[in-house]
Amino acid sequence: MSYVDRVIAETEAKNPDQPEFLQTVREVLNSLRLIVDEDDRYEKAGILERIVEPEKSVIFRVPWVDDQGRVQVNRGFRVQFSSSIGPYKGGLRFQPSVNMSVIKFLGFEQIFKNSLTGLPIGGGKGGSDFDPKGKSDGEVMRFCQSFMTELYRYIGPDTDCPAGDIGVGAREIGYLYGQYKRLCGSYKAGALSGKGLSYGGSLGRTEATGYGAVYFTEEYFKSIGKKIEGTTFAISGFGNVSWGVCKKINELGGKVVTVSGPDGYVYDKDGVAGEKVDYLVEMRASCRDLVKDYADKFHVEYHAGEKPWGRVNADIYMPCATQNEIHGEDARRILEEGASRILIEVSNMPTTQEGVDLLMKNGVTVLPSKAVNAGGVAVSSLEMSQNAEHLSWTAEEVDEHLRGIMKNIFQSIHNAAESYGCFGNYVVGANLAGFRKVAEAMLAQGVC
Ligand code: 2IT
Repeated sequence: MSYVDRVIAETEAKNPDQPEFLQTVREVLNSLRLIVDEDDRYEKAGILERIVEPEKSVIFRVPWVDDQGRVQVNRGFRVQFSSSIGPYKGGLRFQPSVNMSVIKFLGFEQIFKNSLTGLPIGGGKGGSDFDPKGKSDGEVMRFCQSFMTELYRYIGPDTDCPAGDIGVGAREIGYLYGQYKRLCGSYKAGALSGKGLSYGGSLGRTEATGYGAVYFTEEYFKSIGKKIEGTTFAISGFGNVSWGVCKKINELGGKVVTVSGPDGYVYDKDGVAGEKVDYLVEMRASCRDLVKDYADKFHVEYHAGEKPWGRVNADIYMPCATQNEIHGEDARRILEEGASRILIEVSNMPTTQEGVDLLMKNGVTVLPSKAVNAGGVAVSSLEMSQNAEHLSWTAEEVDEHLRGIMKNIFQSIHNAAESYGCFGNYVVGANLAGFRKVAEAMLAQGVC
């Protein structure tokens, strides 16, 4: 049995109840054969066995009191996956679907994504099964304070720096940071990123994931002689990432014709632009989680219970919502529809393995999320730098860094794929390029 097959089998045996985690482990490890089969240093040093096991995981009780005076209990998580190249870094997700499998999949992806940014950040992730939907501001604050009352002992500017993810935005980070500061008794701004501009946040962080994804797309387009201008995009979601993507695509002369929610998708043939992009922010703030509100307000087509994949004519498909939103059947529909030959993943692991395999086998280019969406965490890391030097950079400085980082990421995954003889396979290229740096650091640091 090959080294990769053995470690996959062992990971499956140890974590039988973690399907999302196993999905990403299989995907990443299978593409590392090209490196680890050639060089026995990796097997001798147990690199793969170590990289699939988090350095530390904590699960904790989060008790809080709701507006009716009743005690509610949620479960909190933080997985500190890898500190080989820097302090753990990764977001917090507050969503009922959160469990250990979801947090470990996100944390594992984060190791390679953070490595691709070229910045000194390790991989981690956390969150809770708390549902922000329908909660009052006071309830969200009390929940965040309770969550931080346990989490604070595990984080810090040189230890672990959490940030936002689904369900955790500026409001939640504010409440979390306020409680962290009280518990620490000192102002350690670099312990959380995504902070407000008045208390240590970075300009451009809110837009960074979406803008970064579009800068990455521009780089890829340059390599195939395409331009954002005049290109039509079908995207999913209507959260922070979709918002940033819409803003930047419009700015560069492209058009976004769909957005989606858990309830369905809307088709806006005139494009999600102008006040409609601002309305996405309102929809999110309402916590209703319904994209139908967009259709009602702007009188556009609404398709209940459906996703846009293969159902609309667009040049590019760009999932921006959550994991596993493109299944085998969606991939088949995309292939039948035929207009788009490019899938640019923005949300973390939006495509099932069956979906990715089907698309790639049939000649669709897949740009993987761990490269495409790395702009968010990259600007988080720039926020940590600014906090460490007690300065704040201008919006232009941050944007210039972000552009440079996304350009480098595209080049490095392109070159990695090419140098291992799989030109154009960006999924493999991203895994190889992300892994290489982490593995070198692990080899240099001995067994730890
Ligand atoms: O998935 C991600 O990269 C994030 N949610 C952002 C993490 C961060 O530390 O900014």
